[in-house]
Amino acid sequence: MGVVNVTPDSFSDGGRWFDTERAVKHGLDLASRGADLIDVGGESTRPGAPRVDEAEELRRVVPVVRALAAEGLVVSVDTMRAAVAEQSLAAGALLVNDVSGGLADPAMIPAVAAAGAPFVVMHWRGFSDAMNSRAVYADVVGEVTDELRTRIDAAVDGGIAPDRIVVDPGLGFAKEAPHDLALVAHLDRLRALGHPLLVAASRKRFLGRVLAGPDAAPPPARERDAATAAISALSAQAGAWAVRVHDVRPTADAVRVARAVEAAR
Ligand code: PMM
Repeated sequence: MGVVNVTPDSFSDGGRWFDTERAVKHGLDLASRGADLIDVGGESTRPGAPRVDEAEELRRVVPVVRALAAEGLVVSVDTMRAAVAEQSLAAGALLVNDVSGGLADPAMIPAVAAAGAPFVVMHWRGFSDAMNSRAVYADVVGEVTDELRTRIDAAVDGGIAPDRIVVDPGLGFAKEAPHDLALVAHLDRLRALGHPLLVAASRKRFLGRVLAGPDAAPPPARERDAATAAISALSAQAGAWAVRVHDVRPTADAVRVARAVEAAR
């Protein structure tokens, strides 16, 4: 899954694809580099980010979704708003990726259910302005798994077919680096929820922490793509359905290698 952030302020690529034409071109580039799915979002979820209003989110996202779908690409929409999901599905998106797992907008689950679309349920504990203070766990893998199970139940109760639900640990969302690493180390426990698993580690803070030199300065986000590809290989080995990344090529290669090794078992 390649990322197209149509935002001025996303943490690793904010501003780079912030007009329709550039965003569409970027989506096409990602597909030509090996992305099977293009995830289009119009609201930054980096820690501390303010919310964007709905009209602006629609303005950013819908034309990009429409253009990429018209090119025959499989498009997902990354949104916490039912109206953005609905209009994106009408414009040709096939999947709804809601980082709040249906918590941010009570109209989201009914809208996705009515459309019969697949739904990504991510682990989430609150909006970006408050999420860092919620990174408190006694047993991060157990708690994330339990909280995801609750959201899966809510989605199914709301009418989304169980076989249309994808789960995601929400790396970096209300999580510190050791939490993210523990989740990556135990993807098997998330797989045991019985749904396809999406892992979105791309360029995130925990990778910066792992890569930080002796002076403890993390490399900038755009220098974390090799580390991202390492997580992609580990995720593929653990049976992930998809990995969501900014730079598709190294990840496509990593996934191919993981698959070849798996085939040789
Ligand atoms: N992370 C971001 C945005 N969307 N969607 C899913 N399903 N999972 C994630 O972890 C996730 C997401 C934030 O990263 P970005 O600003 O680089 O897109």
